[in-house]
Amino acid sequence: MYTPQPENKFTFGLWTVGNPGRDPFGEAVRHTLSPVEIVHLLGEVGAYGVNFHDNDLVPIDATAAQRDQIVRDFKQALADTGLVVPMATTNLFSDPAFRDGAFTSNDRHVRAYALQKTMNAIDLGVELGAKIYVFWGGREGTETDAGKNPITAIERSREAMNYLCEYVMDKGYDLKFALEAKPNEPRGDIYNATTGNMLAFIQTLDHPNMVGVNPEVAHEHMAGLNFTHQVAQALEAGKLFHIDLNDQAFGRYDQDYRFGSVNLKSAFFLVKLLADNGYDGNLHFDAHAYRTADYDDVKAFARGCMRTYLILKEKAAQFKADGEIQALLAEINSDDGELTPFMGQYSAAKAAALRAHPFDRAALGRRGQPYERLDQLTIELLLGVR
Ligand code: DIG
Ligand code: MN
Ligand code: MN
Repeated sequence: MYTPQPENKFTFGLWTVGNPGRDPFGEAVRHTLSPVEIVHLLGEVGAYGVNFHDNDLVPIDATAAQRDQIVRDFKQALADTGLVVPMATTNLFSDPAFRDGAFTSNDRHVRAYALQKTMNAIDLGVELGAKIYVFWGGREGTETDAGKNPITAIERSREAMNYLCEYVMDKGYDLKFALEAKPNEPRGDIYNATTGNMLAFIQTLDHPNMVGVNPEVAHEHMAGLNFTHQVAQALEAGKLFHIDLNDQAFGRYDQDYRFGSVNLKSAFFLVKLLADNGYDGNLHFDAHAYRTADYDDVKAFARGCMRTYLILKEKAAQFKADGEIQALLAEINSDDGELTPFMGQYSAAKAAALRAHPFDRAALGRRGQPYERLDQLTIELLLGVR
């Protein structure tokens, strides 16, 4: 039961299970695994795919010959395990060159270098089979707004996206971009702080059809938002190109916890939303094991992410099949159809008729909703007593 299958499309980044446990207040606690070792670890726990930043795979100062050897070894590990590479991305945040951002840096040389680095990384990702390319602007932000006009930052971001969309078109790559928002950390404030900002930004691009979003649980929680609502808006707009699953207490730094390990109820509503709407994309766990974990516990972490997802998917099916829950939903959503003629597509006749229609406002106010009963049934379903 709850064993991951390839059709679940569960993926992990090299940087997740390969994280040696360094944090701002402590050194690494686990030895560094090679990309090949990480691929085999992911194969062992039953993942479908592996994602990477360019420099997770190829060190930033690798020679061309070293790069080619690393890629050969990585391809062999993929062949040996059957894992695929659905997504790739660029590390535009670790190197000191990006200390003031990449595409939004005040230094034009850095902005140009970021474009060059990203084109190289796109080539690498495509070579390994990626169909989705993520942009997380970890350093695209400020500690003081004295140094940069936020409108200039938006214009620079747009220029970079348009340039790179044109690059992908010019190369004929089958590749889509997914923009990942985060409100802060490592910068004091990061531009395009939430998925909502990204959805608005995408509409201002030259090739908006090539660009969607990659919402992350932890990042929307850091902004104090309901992640399921954020994902729903992306889904409804046809822009959910990828998703970063993990968990996160509100009002904390980016914890990237194991999926479902903090907010089980919100994790359930997310899984339910994706299942109810037939989301068939990759399910990427951009999450990290506790610093206290050894690699056996890291494997337990990875298995836990996938098991919890599958258990919640079964709960979502149970919710759908639960007669008492469905009867309550039918009652809540009942509609006598009386007002249908007045609504939907506007017409002057409809508006005139609606304005003439008498409403008993007091009666409208007397009608309550059985959400307490419904939510208690949901809780009891999640607690396994239904
Ligand atoms: C952090 O949440 C970011 C980076 O790890 C990466 O660029 C992106 C891809 O999932 N998520
Ligand atoms: Mn994160
Ligand atoms: Mn992420």
